[in-house]
Amino acid sequence: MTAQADIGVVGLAVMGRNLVLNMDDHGVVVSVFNRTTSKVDEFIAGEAAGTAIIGTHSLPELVASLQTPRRVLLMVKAGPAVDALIETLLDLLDPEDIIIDGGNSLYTDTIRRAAHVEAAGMAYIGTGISGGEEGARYGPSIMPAGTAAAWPHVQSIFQGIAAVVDDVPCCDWIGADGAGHYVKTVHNGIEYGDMQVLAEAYDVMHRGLGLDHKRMGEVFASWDEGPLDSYLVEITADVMNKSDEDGSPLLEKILDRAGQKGTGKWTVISSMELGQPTTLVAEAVYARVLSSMLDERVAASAVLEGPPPTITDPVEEVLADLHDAMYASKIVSYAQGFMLLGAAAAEHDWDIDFASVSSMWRGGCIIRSRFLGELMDVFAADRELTSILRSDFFSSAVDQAQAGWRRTIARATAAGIPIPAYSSALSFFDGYRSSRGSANLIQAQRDYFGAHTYERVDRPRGEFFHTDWV
Ligand code: 2AM
Repeated sequence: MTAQADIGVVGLAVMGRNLVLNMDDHGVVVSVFNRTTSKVDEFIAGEAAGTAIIGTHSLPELVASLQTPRRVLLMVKAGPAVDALIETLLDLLDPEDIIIDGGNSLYTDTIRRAAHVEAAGMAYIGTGISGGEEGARYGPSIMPAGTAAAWPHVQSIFQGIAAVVDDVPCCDWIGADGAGHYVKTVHNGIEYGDMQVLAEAYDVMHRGLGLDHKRMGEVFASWDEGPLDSYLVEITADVMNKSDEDGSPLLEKILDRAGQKGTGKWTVISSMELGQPTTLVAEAVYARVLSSMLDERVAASAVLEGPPPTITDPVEEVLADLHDAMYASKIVSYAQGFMLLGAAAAEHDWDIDFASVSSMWRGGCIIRSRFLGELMDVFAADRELTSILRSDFFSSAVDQAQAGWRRTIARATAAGIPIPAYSSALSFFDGYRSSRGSANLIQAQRDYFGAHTYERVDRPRGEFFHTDWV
């Protein structure tokens, strides 16, 4: 086999196949391998027919097909498969060669693997790839990190296949070791939040206002014209308009049990570990968990009563307020997500550029939106900004949306419609903007039962007091 390929891809499930076809479209010579080698032959004879893609039937053959420095992209199931492939590749590759993991790996695994591969003299890149099958095929958002010296060797391939917004590819170097997979994880957490915010709007419109699906589709489509303009709002409008075979809305035939694969949960676990109040994403994960307890909910619904879920205020007013509740909640969610990224960057010594991350999320990925362009501008104008809630743009946006946000929560709460994302976001906002809250009572209680001591408002910080409370 002559060493002619620019990159080797291991794993021909749909994401792997689509990335390979995307690279081929952009003039990259790709060789491929899959554990079940019949899939290599099927791919070469099928989707890849007529392309320059090279099929191989073993890892040594794949490695022999690559130009140096060799680039091997793993697109296999996250977990032990990645470790096993790395071990095999370390025996086959030379120093300076590059192993890239493009799967949805846990960032702590990526930190460990990067150190392991670098210790063997080779380069390691862990990259988030977002956009689903369609994104992989025609332009994903790509979030690579790891051995910095390897970036120039993959930059043109990755940026060449990524989505492009305003002539800027949705791919740039994120930082060291696990930073790329971490950023992808937080992206997915934020995606959980964006989806929950939309699900709550649907519930308020459907059960609260009794709107039909055509009307709801029109409302979502109109929101897609304003500050909420995004892929998820757009597809939600499409979902409203989709009929089942009998002509009734398909949405109402779907069981309300949400699945999850773990990146939302990882975001929340990390937020707990880093002491960050990523409350909206947490509520979105918990809402999916509660939804999955369908049998228990059915049993509970037979015994637990609430108010009728009817909102009687004028429809146009309720809808305008609902829009504002969504927008304000979304701002809070992104504020929380970037606070989390900042804390993780500080913890792991990652030099993450928030403007660049926002830019990469503008296209290709599921959370792509107009909003992310505004976020990019805000971070570009102030590189030290820790919370977007303190930026002029978003503080005034929240200010304008605030009254409608509060009214939406009041109406939904009175009608017994759960709105955990809107209400947790508002509670965070009200806590965040309070220079004095209620934790003085928590400290008094802790000192009372456990002599945990407290600081005083009339004494310097760092001086601790204990009271004999009884
Ligand atoms: P397969 O087709 O042989 O199952 C998604 O599951 C992709 O990961 C598939 O290409 C699958 O290969 C691959 N994969 C899963 N576990 C693997 C392993 N232990 N070694 C190599 N490839 C693996």
